[in-house]
Amino acid sequence: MVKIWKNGMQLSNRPTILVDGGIHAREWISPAVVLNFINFLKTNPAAVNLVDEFQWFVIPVLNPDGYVYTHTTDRLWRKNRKQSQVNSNCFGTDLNRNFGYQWDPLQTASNDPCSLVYRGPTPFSEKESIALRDVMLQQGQTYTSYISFHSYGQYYLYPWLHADQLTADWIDLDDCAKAATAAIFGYKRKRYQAGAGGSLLYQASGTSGDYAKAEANIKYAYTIELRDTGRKGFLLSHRQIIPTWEENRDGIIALVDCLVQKNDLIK
Ligand code: 0X9
Ligand code: ZN
Repeated sequence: MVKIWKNGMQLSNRPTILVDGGIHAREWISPAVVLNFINFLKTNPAAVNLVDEFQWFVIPVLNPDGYVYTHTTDRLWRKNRKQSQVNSNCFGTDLNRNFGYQWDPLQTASNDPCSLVYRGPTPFSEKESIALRDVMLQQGQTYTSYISFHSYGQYYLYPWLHADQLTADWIDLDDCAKAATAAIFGYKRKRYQAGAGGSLLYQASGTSGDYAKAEANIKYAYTIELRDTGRKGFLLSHRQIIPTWEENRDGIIALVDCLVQKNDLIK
């Protein structure tokens, strides 16, 4: 995890934004966008506002074993690589079904180790999800937002992801998601849809986004599905890396503007 803060200003109680990529191994555009984002925060004068307002904790690849496996063996691998049960021929848990909030419901995850959406033997059975949970629950750390990059579909999703239901404060999350998707559209006319994951798409239990919202108390929890809408899917051309990064750079800038405005309203 990379921590980025303004010179001399690191204080544990400064508002922080937690970003991750690569929870799912085959979604290569996600670590690529997150790495570009780190570079931007560190080197680009246009990022000074982002670093003035927030500390940034950034995890480029949450699932490194799976990511390597998509390079060496199976391009479309999704889960991590731990053997799920002794004597099972199947490997890997879907890290985005392994978080300890609404882990139980079986309609929206699987207890079959061979499934693509295997939830694991218990909540937080995996080192990768434990590591992210521990960052979220770090004593004294105040997170304004959690942003998790996936692909594909072009969506800005907020909780709940496990059910076709809204949170009490969904309107705040919707405002900022719409600010972001409007900025993305303003950049080069790519359409990303904003909405609650479980209502807009399908329902998914044990996700990091719902855990961040429900258990880690991070108000602005977003799961972003990057390009494309299905033409190339996970096998996006390398030519799409920079354009995808650039539109999402503008999306995040607008998102952060919105978060700052919302915070000022509370003060
Ligand atoms: O299913 C997932 O874990 C995420 N989609 S992906 O294609 N990247 O695997 C989305 C989870 C949240 N979205 C919904 N509840 N629909
Ligand atoms: Zn994903």
